[in-house]
Amino acid sequence: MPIVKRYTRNPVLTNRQVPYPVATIHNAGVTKFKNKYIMLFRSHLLNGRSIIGLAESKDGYDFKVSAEPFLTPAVDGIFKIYEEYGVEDPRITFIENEYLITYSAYSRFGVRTGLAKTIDFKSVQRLSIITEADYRNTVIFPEKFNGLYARLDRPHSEICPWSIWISYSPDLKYWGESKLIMKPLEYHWDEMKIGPGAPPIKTGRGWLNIYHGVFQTMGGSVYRLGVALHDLTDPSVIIGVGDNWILQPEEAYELTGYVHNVVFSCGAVPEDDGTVKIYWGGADTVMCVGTAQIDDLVDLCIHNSRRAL
Ligand code: BMA
Repeated sequence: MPIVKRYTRNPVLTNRQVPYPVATIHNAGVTKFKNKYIMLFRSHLLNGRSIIGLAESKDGYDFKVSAEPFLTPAVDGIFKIYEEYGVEDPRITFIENEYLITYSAYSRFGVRTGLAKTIDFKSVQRLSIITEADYRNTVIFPEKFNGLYARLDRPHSEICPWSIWISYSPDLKYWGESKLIMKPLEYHWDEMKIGPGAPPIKTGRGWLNIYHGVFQTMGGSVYRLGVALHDLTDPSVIIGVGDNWILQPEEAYELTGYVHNVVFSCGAVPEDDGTVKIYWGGADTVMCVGTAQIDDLVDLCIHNSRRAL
């Protein structure tokens, strides 16, 4: 029995269900809002640059895409400069009665993390660009620690394999106390680079971090998902990192597409029955979902772990 059970009717969304012209629908942040599942997904436009669309669902499986995109590159101000090449890979965190949305902002100056917020998923307000270049995969914890917001992200480095860092902020604008907390493991499925995936999920035994890891082969890179567990009161402390991946490209819609051999998650929704719905982009082309028992994922981090650094 696989640890993540794929929904039998995957993919749950393809570009054919998007009512405006796009090549793909993938890498979506998902959350619950007013008894509905809200999905903010990335789409490649036909010029290869990305925008963010919105879909909603009553059950987390059957989604309907809104007529208009949710977030497209800004047309004025500082955001215009840094979003020129597109907005990608949104993550959603509910904290203090608002939904924070982090996304990758691409421009001729590199990739930075944009931060926006919404309270109703109708209007959206950009707050700040919270990293320099080159950072991707920023996720914000749904709780504060000692009065500070906390985030995980993945800066690019030429010296160190691309790793997961933590930073803190009193106001979502100024971030600091940055620290590398988890590295790829050499000669392992995530040896090339890792990055945060879904915003961390609180469990009785720690914060569950569903991350992605990349392995380079003669046939190109393979993107898989893994899990790590962070201490509940000090999330810079990693209790354990699962030694095995929890999901790898296996189905046709994950093996071939816009980018072959990719499962990439930006969102997971914990349910009251102890399961979690994990959402992932298949081959950077379609959206997929599967379920896992949260306890199984936590057990993997604790009982079958590898070192974090
Ligand atoms: C990463 C990002 C992701 C993408 C993945 C596979 O570098 O661009 O958005 O899903 O590559 O192409």
